[in-house]
Amino acid sequence: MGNLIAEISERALSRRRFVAGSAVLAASLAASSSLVACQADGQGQQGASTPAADEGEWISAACWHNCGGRCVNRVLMKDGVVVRQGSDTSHEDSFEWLQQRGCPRGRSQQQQCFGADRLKYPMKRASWQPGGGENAHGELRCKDEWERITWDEAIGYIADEVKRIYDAYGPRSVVGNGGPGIEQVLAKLGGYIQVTDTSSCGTYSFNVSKLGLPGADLGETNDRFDLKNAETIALMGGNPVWSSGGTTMNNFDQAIAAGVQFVYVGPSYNATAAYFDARWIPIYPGTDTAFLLGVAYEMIQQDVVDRDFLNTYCVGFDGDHMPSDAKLDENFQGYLMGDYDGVPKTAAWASAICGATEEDIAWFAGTIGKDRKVMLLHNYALARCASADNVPQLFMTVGAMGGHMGKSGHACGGAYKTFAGTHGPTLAAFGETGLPVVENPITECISAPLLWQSMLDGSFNSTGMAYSDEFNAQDIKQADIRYLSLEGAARIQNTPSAVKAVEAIRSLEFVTCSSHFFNAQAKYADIVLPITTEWERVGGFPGHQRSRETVIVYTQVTEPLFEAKTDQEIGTMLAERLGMDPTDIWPINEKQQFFNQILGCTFVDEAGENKTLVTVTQEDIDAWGCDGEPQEGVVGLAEFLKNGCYTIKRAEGDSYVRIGYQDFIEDPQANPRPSDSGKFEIYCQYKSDMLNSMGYSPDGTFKPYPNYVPAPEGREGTFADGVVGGEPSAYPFVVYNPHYLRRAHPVLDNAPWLREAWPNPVFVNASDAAAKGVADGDTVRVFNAHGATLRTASVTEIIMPGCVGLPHGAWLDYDEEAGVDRAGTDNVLCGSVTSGMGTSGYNNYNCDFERYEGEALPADCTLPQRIVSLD
Ligand SMILES: Nc1nc2c(c(=O)[nH]1)N[C@H]1C(S)=C(S)[C@@H](COP(=O)(O)OP(=O)(O)OC[C@H]3O[C@@H](n4cnc5c(=O)[nH]c(N)nc54)[C@H](O)[C@@H]3O)O[C@H]1N2
Ligand SMILES: Nc1nc2c(c(=O)[nH]1)N[C@H]1C(S)=C(S)[C@@H](COP(=O)(O)OP(=O)(O)OC[C@H]3O[C@@H](n4cnc5c(=O)[nH]c(N)nc54)[C@H](O)[C@@H]3O)O[C@H]1N2
Ligand code: SF4
Ligand SMILES: [Mo]
Repeated sequence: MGNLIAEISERALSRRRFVAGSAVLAASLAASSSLVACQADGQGQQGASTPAADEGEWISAACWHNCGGRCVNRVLMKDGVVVRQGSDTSHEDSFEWLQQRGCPRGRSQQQQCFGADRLKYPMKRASWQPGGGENAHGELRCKDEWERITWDEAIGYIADEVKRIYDAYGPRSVVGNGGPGIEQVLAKLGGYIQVTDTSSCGTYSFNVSKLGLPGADLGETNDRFDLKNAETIALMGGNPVWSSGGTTMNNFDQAIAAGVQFVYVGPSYNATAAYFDARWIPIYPGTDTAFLLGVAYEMIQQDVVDRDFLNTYCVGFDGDHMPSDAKLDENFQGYLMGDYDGVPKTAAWASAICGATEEDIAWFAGTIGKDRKVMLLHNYALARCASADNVPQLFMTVGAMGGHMGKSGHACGGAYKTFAGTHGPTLAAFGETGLPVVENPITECISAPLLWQSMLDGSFNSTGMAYSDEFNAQDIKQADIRYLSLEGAARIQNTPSAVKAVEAIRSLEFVTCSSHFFNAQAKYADIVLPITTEWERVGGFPGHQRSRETVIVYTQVTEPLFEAKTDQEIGTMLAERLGMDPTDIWPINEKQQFFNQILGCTFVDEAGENKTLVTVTQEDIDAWGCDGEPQEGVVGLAEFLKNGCYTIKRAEGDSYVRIGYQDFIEDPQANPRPSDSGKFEIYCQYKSDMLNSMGYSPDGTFKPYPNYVPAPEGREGTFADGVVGGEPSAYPFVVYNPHYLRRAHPVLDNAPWLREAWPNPVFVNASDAAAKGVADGDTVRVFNAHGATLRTASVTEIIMPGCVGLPHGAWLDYDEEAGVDRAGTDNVLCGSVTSGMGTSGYNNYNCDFERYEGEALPADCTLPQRIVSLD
């Protein structure tokens, strides 16, 4: 195996070519001064003798990460070794027929599968012994030695501990995350307490159908062919150039060529704003509600409100159009005018909070008014903020005030990673695996930002699962957590309050972690299990669609490396050891699951009919050794698998174009929205009743219409007395977490090429840096009441003063003595703080920063790769 890795290293892509070939990288380099790659000695692999593209066989390979791209990834195999990587070549690229290309992370995937940092065999933490109590030596987590153990021993330890803990304390002493192997067995065994996380869509993971919106406000913007018909496209938050990967930005190319005006609203003039050549309206993170309230007030002043639209399709804008279930004699227009609190929500009022100038607010209001063709798009960074619970309703309200729904050239809604810039019914999809759904009988869940604190407190508030549409009032439960399973979620990196995580995890009796590498959470576990990457599995489909027009598929690249196993193999062994029948969970093998998904692939033809996609012959079925019937589709099995995708060819004016909300706008009676009134609810009784009852914000905080709610920290927290305009507080900056190019959350953070290409600085504004005597490249300590972390400063003009951008997902490297993390872990600065629906409000915590007087941080890429060594 060692030889295999050495051979791959020798033949690897040259770093120079890798850097030069990346358009995404070029965009990011242009966007910030300090993004220039560092010069690592020895870690970036130089290979003068890369084989030519036709020397060997190209096969499709997985890129399955949670970065939304889920792009086509292909590898050139020569003598059983991956010698090059590429992407979609199934057809020539054009706007009509987009290639589903990958990003530089995907093209570095060989450094994940064949990385020197792969976990090779099961391991046990030396001081941990079964039996609970003192035996666990929990205080030594992340300080201990590791021992290699056999799979038989590993499964034996887990089975015995699971049995002991379930017998003694019951399933409510276990926390899991819905993982694909061990946690399926735990669900069958009685279940476990879950973690609910508003993660990606933030406050849009509330039951927004009650407002009249689609789930998470995704799906009702227009098809990409309509973007050019807008006069103005305004994007609030988000950065698809960095976070959508692949070629999603090409969706906007017709609009850019047509001269559509772009506007970007957010705290940084990021790579997406630059790609659009957008007019930038800087606002502080977490202040979008204030900004949009000022815009709404200004729209009334400028008389650009589409009253007909509001009167026909909405309830609650004014007192004459209230929903029948309204309990409060107040409405949105009255709130804007200050009728209930004496404060008109003028541009001046909004400007003081959000930081946009009054002129920008007035300009924006006029620009998005009723007589213009406008697409209002939002990403979700603005909703991943504490107290951003009114954003979904207010964004919808402002869109409705301009009448921007249901017509060509107009839109209002989410434009999220894979779907950035295009929506409509799915046109190509993969089938079901045929596996039964294993329900977790325990429905109680802990809100992610309070997870570690709840473990320490022994109690939690269970208010329902984000994204489920089922929420409930405050419901305090006792918790006596003994066992934490880490499978398929990276809790230590991704969940707020990383410093408390260390304390909470050390209080437990048992922690298991399935992982590819020795990442931060593996370091805190007792038993670590090496899992296969998707390159070592039978093949499959990325869990989410990339866009409505393509279905992406991948095949096996190599046999499992070292002793790695799939989650299902691990789950099967555990179930057997516990005396359960694993076929209750996995009645069909992994190859048959994949084959079933292929057989079930469909596409929509121009007549709107759902058709079989893949032709499968009896010979195919025999060769696979799977069950199935021959079927006739439009692409042969071998071709489909080799290409790694099937993409619908589009054409101007084709029947696939879809305009969001068109059915509702044309006939609101026949096609009501899912809210109680069937209309867009600018007054929604359910919203305020539910949010006020959940116990995370004081009762009465939320009105049935969108009202401004200060965050626990946020913009107000930058002032000493919590009132905007006063003396600065101890933490006078708002810190937000851009999703970063080096990695997908924490995944790929150990890949040498990626560490070399993206240094992971902290972004600070030039005037703020100057005031603190910080120069570009200086090591800074970024800190707040929740923790401290070290990074190199990237001093830039493209982030607004008063804001700090700390990239998301670094692997915690906590120096307990010094009380500082050395990796730039974002969740060190996120505390056990929440509000509203129990939101993970990553983007509006407070912090301060200073020049670090200790030893300067070396560039990450010059540090040794993080590898566990048992030698
Ligand atoms: N501070 C802060 N925190 C954040 C964010 C932020 O902006 N700021 N963003 C949040 C967002 S939007 C999200 S979506 C979450 C994501 O948080 P998570 O849901 O934790 O997602 P991933 O990081 O993708 O974690 C997946 C983990 O599973 C592992 N894994 C991958 N494939 C397999 C497999 O086949 N089997 C097993 N057993 N494991 C596998 C990966 O190595 C990784 O450790 O993070 C959130 N956390
Ligand atoms: N490379 C890479 N790509 C990823 C991921 C990854 O980890 N790495 N993660 C994926 C996942 S799961 C997700 S959820 C997406 C996230 O995708 P996005 O939502 O696009 O990601 P962010 O990086 O959080 O968005 C950051 C931008 O939003 C702006 N912003 C931040 N806070 C606010 C705010 O309060 N208001 C406004 N108006 N703007 C704000 C800032 O200008 C910042 O540049 O990315 C996905 N893609
Ligand atoms: S965007 Fe994500 S899925 Fe696509 S190639 Fe990059 S890492 Fe892979
Ligand atoms: Mo996400």
